[in-house]
Amino acid sequence: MTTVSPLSLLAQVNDPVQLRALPDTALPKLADELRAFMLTQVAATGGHLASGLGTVELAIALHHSFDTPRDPLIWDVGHQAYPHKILTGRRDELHGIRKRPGISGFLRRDESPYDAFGAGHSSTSISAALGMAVAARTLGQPVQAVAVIGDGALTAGLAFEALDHAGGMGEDLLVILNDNGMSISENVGALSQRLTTQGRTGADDAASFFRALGFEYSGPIDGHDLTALLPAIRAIKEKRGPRLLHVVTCKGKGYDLAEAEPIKYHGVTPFDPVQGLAAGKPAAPTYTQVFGDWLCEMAEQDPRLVVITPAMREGSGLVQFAKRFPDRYHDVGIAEQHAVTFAAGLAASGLRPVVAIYSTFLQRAFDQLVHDVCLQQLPVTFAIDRGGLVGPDGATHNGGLDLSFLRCVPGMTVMTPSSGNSLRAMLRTALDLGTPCAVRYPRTVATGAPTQSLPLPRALPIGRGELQRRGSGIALMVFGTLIETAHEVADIIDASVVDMRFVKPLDETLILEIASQHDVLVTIEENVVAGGAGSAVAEFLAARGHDTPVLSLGLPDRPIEHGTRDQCLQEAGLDVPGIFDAVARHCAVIAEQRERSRKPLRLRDNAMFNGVMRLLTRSQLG
Ligand SMILES: Cc1ncc(C[n+]2csc(CCOP(=O)(O)OP(=O)(O)O)c2C)c(N)n1
Repeated sequence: MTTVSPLSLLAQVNDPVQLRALPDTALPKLADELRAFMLTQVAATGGHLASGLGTVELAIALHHSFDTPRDPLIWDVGHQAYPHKILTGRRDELHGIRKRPGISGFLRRDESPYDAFGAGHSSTSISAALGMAVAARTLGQPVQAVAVIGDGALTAGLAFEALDHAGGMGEDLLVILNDNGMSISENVGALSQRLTTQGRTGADDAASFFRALGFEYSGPIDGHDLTALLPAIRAIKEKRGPRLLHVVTCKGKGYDLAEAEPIKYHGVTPFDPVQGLAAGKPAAPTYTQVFGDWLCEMAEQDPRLVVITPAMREGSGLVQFAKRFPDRYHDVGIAEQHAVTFAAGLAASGLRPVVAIYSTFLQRAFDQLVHDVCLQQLPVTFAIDRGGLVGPDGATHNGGLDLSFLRCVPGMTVMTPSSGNSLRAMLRTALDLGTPCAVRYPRTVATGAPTQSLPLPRALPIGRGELQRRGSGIALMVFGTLIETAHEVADIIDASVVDMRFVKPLDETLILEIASQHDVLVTIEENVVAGGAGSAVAEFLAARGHDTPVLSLGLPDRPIEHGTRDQCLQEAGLDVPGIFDAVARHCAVIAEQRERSRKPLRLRDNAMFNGVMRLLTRSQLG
């Protein structure tokens, strides 16, 4: 943990009240200390870096000028709010950020009264601030709501909807536009082009755009010059109505390497700040990389293939594709809804779009998926990354709902690969299918043989799973990459293991066969149990009048907080001991019920399971 010198200014600022006691003349020194502290700390621990280096002066100026937390200060997304966290009493907790049991990498109302609104997903700040402004007026509370939104976050429809609403109402709301020209990668869109080119010189399509939305526009001003920033904020504070202050900042400010390569330093693993981030070791490929490689190979063969990303080029593994096929690569900004309907339009006119999207962000585009893609049966492939638990980004970024919300949509095909090779085969299947299709995979290393040297796989038969291990009594029916964990459990208890592959359509023949051959069925998925793939199996068996009990293992009905991915899986009971324990308890219950009903029990034939059960005491099984 990095400590601050007791003589430093930063050491004297344990909350914004102490900050406000400092004279303006002290603030540049405080900014320097804060920036150095943040750099050292994030370099040691990992986390979001470049964006926060750019908001140091802004965080100081806003907390200095407003009566936070009484005046709600709402940062968009929250990845850039580390300086805000440091100034609001969490300086000594920064070393544990994004780890257990440390503070969140984003904003949380339960973490600090200064986090006026929880965030992690982008472009919510103006809507939330408007809600708070209207609430304050309704309740007769004289407070000033302030939203801080980046130029990247401003590309979302949600942000425009909020501006339009606020401007129309004439509500007393201050929006600070933190314009650094960057999203995670280069920002896109017409407004962004005008902000960063004309905005800096003061000329002004952008200004008239905001004025047309009913906002009084001020700026642009240099967001690192406190002698300009403080008076500008104080002046706009005194005004009323919808106001927007355009602040120009530099992503990575003050750390040369991050200024030069803001994309690389957007989010970092621990590194030596003197040396900079080391070139990544060639680790085993992740599912994301397998997807990116497949895409390039496939694009060479199929000229209809185009790719859409809502501002996630790096995270979705699209860097190579964007370089090699620039005309077939579309970054639409942080605009998930538009991404999906845009893909539907491309598909309706003969192309084969692949929407590369994180599970958690696809939540935003559910109606577009239903109304624009599935009802029209358009051939859009959804390559859904970060399916399941993501680890350090925490609850806002876990992709635990998609299997539930996809399997209920008529006309959708849903696949869950269990290895790098099966991901490739499923993507091929999706592309060949000609109807809406989703392939979802987690944020982890791809298992199985190396994929790159293999020829492009052929399409899989639709709705067919695969029995991978034959055991007795118990069958583990796995949807996705937890198959390896399932095999480990199966080796202990001699269970059968089935790679289900398809959440929709289910392999009904295989399920009936497995159900008739086993006493206990256990479904395993990295998705909420509620309405997930296991529910689909149970619903199907119940509809067929089967009484084979199904134990559905998956994510619980509560958020899983940040930590390592392994810690998160353990918390959800989806590691080897967790699954073993759940199966053992369930079998004990089933066995007791069967004893009572005197039905023959094939579990008895499972010598290995019986051996393990004997080793466990009654108390261990509860
Ligand atoms: C709905 C949603 N989509 C995508 C993301 C991933 N994401 C996090 S930060 C970011 C870029 C934000 O850019 P900007 O608002 O300009 O902030 P900067 O990092 O440049 O300061 C993106 C795309 C997200 N958090 N939420």
